[in-house]
Amino acid sequence: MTDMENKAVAYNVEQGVATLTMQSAPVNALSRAVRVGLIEGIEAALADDSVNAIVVTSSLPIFSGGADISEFSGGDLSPMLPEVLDKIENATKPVVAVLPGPAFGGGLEVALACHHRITFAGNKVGLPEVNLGILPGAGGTQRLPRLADVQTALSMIVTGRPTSVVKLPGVFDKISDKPEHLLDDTKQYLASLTESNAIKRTSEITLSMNEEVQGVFDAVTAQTKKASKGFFAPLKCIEAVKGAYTLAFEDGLKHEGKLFMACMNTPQARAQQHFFFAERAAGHVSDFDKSTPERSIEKVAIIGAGTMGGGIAMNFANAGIPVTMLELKPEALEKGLALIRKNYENSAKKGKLTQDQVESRMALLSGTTSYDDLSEVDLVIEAVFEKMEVKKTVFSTLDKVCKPGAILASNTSTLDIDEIATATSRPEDVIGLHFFSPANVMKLLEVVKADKTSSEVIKTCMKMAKRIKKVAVLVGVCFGFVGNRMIEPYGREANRLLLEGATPEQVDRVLTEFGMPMGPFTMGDMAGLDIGYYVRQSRQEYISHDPAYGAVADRLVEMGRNGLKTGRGAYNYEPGSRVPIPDPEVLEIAKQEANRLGVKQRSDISDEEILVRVMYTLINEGACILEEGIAAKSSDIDVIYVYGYGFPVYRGGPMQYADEVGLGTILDKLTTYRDQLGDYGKMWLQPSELLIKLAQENASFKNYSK
Ligand code: 3H9
Repeated sequence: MTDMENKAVAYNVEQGVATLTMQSAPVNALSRAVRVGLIEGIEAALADDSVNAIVVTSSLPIFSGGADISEFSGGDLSPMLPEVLDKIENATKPVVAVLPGPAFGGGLEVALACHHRITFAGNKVGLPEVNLGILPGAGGTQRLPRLADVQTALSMIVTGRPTSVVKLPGVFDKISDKPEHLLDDTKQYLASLTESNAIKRTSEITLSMNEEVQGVFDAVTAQTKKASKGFFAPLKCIEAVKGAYTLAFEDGLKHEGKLFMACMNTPQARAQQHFFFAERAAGHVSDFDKSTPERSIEKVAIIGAGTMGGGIAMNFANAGIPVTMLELKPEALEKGLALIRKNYENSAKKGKLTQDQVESRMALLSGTTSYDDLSEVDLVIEAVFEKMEVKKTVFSTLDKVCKPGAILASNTSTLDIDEIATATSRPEDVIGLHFFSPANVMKLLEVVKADKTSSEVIKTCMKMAKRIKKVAVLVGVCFGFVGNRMIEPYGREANRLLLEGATPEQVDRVLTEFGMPMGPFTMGDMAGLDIGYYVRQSRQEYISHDPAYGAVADRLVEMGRNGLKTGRGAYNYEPGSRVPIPDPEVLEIAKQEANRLGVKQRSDISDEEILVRVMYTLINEGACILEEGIAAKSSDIDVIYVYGYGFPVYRGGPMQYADEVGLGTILDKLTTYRDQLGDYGKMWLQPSELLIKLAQENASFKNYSK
């Protein structure tokens, strides 16, 4: 037989070797078709007397991306992956996995079940299931420790990080120096097999627990409890691997299977799998398609060499793209460039960059004080003071000096891009590129399309984001776009709760227990309370109907308590320390403000009330954003919150969290507090039309599209 009818796995026999070639683009996810193809291929090879050995490989640049995650929601799944691997391992002819590219998750598990593994030196493999809220469920936790040492196996399974194959000498029987040599090396390897070494079943290796191994388990467990706080799967991974040392292989597999199912049935697994697709779906936008032309971005300019401008510039230099930085004063320019150098030098000190890399990146950065030097750039990003008049002046100057076709972008975090675009004669070339601070570190980029932004410009910016290793989400124009618009109710309710008698520690504790990296008061102190103060000053039309809006925060700023940078904010700070220390003076100010404004203080504010008022109002704002079409899909909001605000990925983002809780419950609780809070509730806790509609239909944000 030379060909079988399975399109996902090609079958071919040549010179006594049956080759099973997975060819299921884009990543050879182990869908049912691939699993069937592998089983049929093994069976055909075993039944064919002319076949002496079996090769499992791939026609794609990847061996396999693992189990098909889209199948996790159900359907006819037999044969399951463990069944396929059982068939492979128990084959009575040698089975060799040949990896022309990476193998992840179930993909690596396929290779581990084969009798031999061959790859090339530059390749990587991994068991990233933990990032999906699960664990390797097709023998990975039992087979990897049998081939690698306990430390390596645990580290790969618990962190999910890919590992270079050269660090896994026990796993690979042959590592070619180059991918081009893989074919010849495989032929030679097959020829070298003898009767005694032809079939090596990983399951037949025995492991046992001893003091040294136990010590590694203890250390990894302690470290995981710290590093993966809040996550369910990592500790289950450790438990599963332990089975490899304490149970017979078959029992270890059963133990792994039980733990796999325990993980799979959690909201965390649903959230993390949702997030996997959400991140990728953010790149799928209807504003352009394959036929939309793309512009080339080979030279970039940044207006403003402050912290933000400098951070943005570093992203481009890191990607090898030359950047011209513009400041009107030479001192500011020098200061900006020196700050970038300092950042790079710090990375070099930590061993993240070599000195040569520091120099080559710095060589890509140049400075100017003249707009005339921007005539040749393909993209300009403005990062100047957050004031409309200032931005408009910059854009009208750019309009005059930049070449036709240059993309003119603003890094504004709140201002109206449509209005900024009116300062130019080419609004179709104007777009918002909202980087998050620190811009060289944070992965998120809100790409803000204005009314007239062309699809060509949108496409170019979305693609450019990938080049500079950002996760881009396309959003529409409104105050604060998606991320900052939603953070407003979050901060507003936190401040109001303080006025009503909650303490900053209580509010922050509720939010950190929820999984946020820090609570709203610690976050406010870190950012500087003066920032929120100026935003409130500039948004009187939005808040003036509520005289108590931000009252305590305003008082703190007026007293010079601007947060961490002044050593006092919602908390106190020891010099040089970032540890917040509760301050009774803040509670006293809250009491005085409550008296002044006629707000009744209560001592019975529950943790649930805090969570509902802070988190559910944020979700409610997300619903308004969806309803208005500012975000195209709820998963885009989730990506923004996980990457921009540290929302716990194990909750999948605010909209996934709401779907998990149930929109009916979100609506009920929000309505309850709205009613309890009288006039204040009517002002700020009104559920959005979309939330009401979806809750009544028993529907979810996930399936909503405008
Ligand atoms: C597992 O194996 C469980 C087992 O232990 C036990 C089972 C019993 N499934 O990322 P990309 C799609 S769990 C389905 O843009 P890249 C992806 O959605 C699995 N689809 O490409 C995208 O689709 P679209 C453990 C998948 O080159 C397209 O492929 N494995 C899967 O930047 C391209 O993806 C993992 O966790 C999948 N497994 O990166 C690995 N993988 O074009 C997950 C990808 O419609 N995958 N797709 O948006 C990855 O880490 C990356 O996709 C990979 C390629 C590195 C493979």
